[in-house]
Amino acid sequence: MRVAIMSPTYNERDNIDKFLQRALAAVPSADVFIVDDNSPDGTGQRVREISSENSRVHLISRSGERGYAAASREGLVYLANNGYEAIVTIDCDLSQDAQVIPAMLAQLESGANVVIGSRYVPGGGVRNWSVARRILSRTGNWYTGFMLGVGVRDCTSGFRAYRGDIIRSGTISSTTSNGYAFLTEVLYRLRQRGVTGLVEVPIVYVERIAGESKMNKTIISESMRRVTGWGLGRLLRRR
Ligand SMILES: Nc1nc2c(ncn2[C@@H]2O[C@H](COP(=O)(O)OP(=O)(O)OP(=O)(O)O)[C@@H](O)[C@H]2O)c(=O)[nH]1
Ligand SMILES: [Mg+2]
Repeated sequence: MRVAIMSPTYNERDNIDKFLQRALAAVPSADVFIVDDNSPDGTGQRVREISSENSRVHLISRSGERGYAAASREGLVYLANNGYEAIVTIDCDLSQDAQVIPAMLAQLESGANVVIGSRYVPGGGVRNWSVARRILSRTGNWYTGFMLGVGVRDCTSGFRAYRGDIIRSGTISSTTSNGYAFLTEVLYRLRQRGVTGLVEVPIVYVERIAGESKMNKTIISESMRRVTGWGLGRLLRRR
């Protein structure tokens, strides 16, 4: 399988070197792509330097409006259309352990369509998170499960492996969310289309040490509004 590991970045200068080392080591045959939104702290510039010495490292530099969802959409569609059969998305802040990627790829090899690094299946968890953050994530995932019934315990984990075909079939390009609601939207759209093979593997998520979180109230409220809207639409269609 041709594998790409992709990470969207915004101001991750303090994490990028270590992230790339770990991603490159985790899957020696994979190429690594950083989708940077013209980070003012020079993350993109640093990736450019490293890519000039290492042919497995690539930069996709975006300008204009920034956003986790837009960067993820652009990267995923580009990679799926450029011959990668498996595309792994992972945050650059070292919260997610790249060493889990081979286990995720093994699930794709055995027929899964999307593999989700999950905090909420047995063996998974979070470390060093504040109580408020734990409650936010737990409640959000419970509400999403209740409204959308996608059958996935951790709908907001950005650590995933996608089969290239699933992306080429239009699932990603048809999404419209701006923030992390994108992650839930992808799973919801897949379920709407009757796609099965959404598999969760346990991960332990460790709070970032360097750099700043981009989570904010706009992102949280977009997620709540969208999940509520999709859930109500689903209920109406059922009746
Ligand atoms: N390209 C791009 N990447 C982004 C943007 N916002 C966040 N990211 C990246 O998306 C990944 C996840 O962002 P975080 O801020 O760590 O969000 P989070 O993991 O949900 O929140 P924390 O647990 O608080 O860190 C990181 O690699 C970020 O650099 C953006 O606007 N554009
Ligand atoms: Mg993070």
